[in-house]
Amino acid sequence: MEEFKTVEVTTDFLIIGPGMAGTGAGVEAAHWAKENNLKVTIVDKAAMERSGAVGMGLSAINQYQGENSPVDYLSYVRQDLMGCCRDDLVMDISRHVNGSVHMMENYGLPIWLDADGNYVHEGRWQLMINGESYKAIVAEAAKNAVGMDNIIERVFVLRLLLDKNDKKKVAGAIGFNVRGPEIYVFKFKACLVCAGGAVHVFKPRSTGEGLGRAWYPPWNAGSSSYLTTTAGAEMSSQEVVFIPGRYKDGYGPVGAWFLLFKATATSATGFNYMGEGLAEGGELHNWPPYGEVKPIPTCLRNHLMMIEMFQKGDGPILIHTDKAIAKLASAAGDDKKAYAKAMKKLEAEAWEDFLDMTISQAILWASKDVFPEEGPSEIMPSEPYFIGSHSGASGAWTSGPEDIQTEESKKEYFWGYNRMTTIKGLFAAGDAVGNSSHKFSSGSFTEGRIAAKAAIKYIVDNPEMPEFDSAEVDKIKEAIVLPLKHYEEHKNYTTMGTATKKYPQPVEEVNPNFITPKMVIFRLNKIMDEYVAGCGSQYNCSSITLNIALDLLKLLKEDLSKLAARSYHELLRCWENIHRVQIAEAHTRHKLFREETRWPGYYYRTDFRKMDNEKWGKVFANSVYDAEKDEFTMIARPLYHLVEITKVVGMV
Ligand code: SFD
Ligand code: AMP
Repeated sequence: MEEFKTVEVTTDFLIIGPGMAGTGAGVEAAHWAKENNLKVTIVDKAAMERSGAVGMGLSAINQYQGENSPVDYLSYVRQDLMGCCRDDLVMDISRHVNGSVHMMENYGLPIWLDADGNYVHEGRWQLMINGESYKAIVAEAAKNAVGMDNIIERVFVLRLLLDKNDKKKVAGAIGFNVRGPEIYVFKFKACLVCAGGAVHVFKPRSTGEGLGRAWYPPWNAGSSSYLTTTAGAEMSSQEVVFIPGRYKDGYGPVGAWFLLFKATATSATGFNYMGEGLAEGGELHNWPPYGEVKPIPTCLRNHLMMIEMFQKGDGPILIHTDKAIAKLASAAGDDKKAYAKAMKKLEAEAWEDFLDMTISQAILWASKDVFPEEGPSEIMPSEPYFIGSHSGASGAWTSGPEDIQTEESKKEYFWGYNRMTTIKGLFAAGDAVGNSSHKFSSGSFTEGRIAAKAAIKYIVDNPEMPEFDSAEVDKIKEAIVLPLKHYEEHKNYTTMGTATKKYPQPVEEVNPNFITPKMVIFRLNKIMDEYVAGCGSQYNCSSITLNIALDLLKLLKEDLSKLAARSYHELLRCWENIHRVQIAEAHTRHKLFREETRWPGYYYRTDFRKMDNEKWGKVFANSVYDAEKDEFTMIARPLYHLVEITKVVGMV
């Protein structure tokens, strides 16, 4: 094993994960840091030009307010999350997001314009973009602002370090180079965790030949949650996963199809489950008040789909792309040439939607000879993801802005610096923040800006550099390299695994002394799928299954100390899985805590099949983790509605 060298980096503000939130943070922090003579550093586990969820590009900006008010947006988000969101966080992003979108356009992001030069909307809140290079464009802006000397790529941050004199204050972070023997020790006054959501905690529908394909990026491994949780920050809504309904196998998003192309979806025998669900006496009326008003919340759209598939056995669900395209093209009238031209344009837009953001869906269509203008496609509820920025809500419990609070909420939702967690100097944004859902790419960028500005203010107010305990650093350094050591020590005590002439591709190791990262992820996925409401259990769980999962996770956690890595790349895989296991346990405990079914279509508590508005409609499920004792404490925090909503503002 090669000797690891330590690289020490001292800075004022560290941005961990320059995805959408982190690039927004970089641009904003650089501005305020310059005014205050401070240093900003960015660290990414990958290369920021294509890192994170937007690496493949996107075809829409899903949050743009236009002329709508923050209360309008709040009405939509609160409805979509079945009443459960932090009004202050949602409205805070809403009031700033237009500016962020205009900044992106100025950086060179092509937003679709109509003949009059106005933005082309997909729906009320969404804009269509030519977004293949979206991430490269915002990354370039952040690089220019922060300066290349202050950007560190391909370093995986695995743990935060606390102030040795104040365990409620962050002081540093530790990570390693994913391509060579280097450990990075960061020392700073404040940091922003924006390392994305968590994918592959649950068993994906894509297994075998399709393994690795997911809707959200497989390289989002739960680091945001791990870093904040293990630092002792209070977490919130870790039970609220997002199950996107997606084109089967390629995970192509449906938004453009439902909103822009106005497609409908039916069961296999043609039942329009969304239309009928809303009709008088339909299923949605069992979920008042959220099921009774349009737009149908995302989880309830799933719920209706699941009834058709799993209760009635009337799958697959079909999205009628052909009918939608034909209807739009028919606007061209009887002129055959105009109709053909309209069809060509729509066909191109249909393919571009996927080529801009989910290329594998386009490849799958091509390889299966699917012509969207000729016939329907299957859609499916996918596996659960942890994503605080879309229609899920998991993440850190953070301070909100001071000016949007009521007297009552201010005591619970504000503690000095916007988007600071309950640990001093530790800020969060994007997928890392709980209960501020539906911010998507543009809102995440905006939240990064909000958090970065507040963090610089915190640094100006707290200029002393904190100190961490060097003995703790040494302990973590030893733990980092342990998987490489395990492999070296035990690699010969095995039947398969090392590359040989006969087996040039190393086969998965079977070894009594260690466990490979692939084995960990398979075991984790199986536990979560079967006991914590994955697709394999048709999204059902109960206190019995959740407790079984906790027992199995305990055993898995013991085995994590036996992880082995054959290369630096596998060392990354080991640590990603350690992060995944942490969010898996937090999620299971949160699900157990909330004794109701609030988001049918995301998961069902079969022992509490209904919403309990009296008890759970008024609180957030929060938790604090004690890393020394390896113990979670569950907390119910009050859910205040800061604004009375009289009318839910729709989608189109
Ligand atoms: O249609 C570490 N999203 C969509 N948003 C939109 O606005 N429009 C769309 O059309 C969207 N759709 C969509 C979307 C995502 C995906 C994958 C598809 C389709 C196929 C959602 C947005 O992408 C999402 O909301 C934001 O990107 C969230 O931003 P953020 O910053 O919270 O996460 P990130 O961008 O993934 O960045 C994470 C960064 O952290 C790094 N990282 N660095 C160091 N150490 C570690 N341990 C780290 N772990 C992670 C990553 O490398 C990355 O830089 S549609 O489906 O809705
Ligand atoms: P998606 O492509 O599914 O990620 O969706 C993109 C945006 O469109 C999100 O704001 C979704 O909530 C919204 N959306 C997708 N499908 C529908 C639908 N059938 N009805 C209302 N909104 C939708």
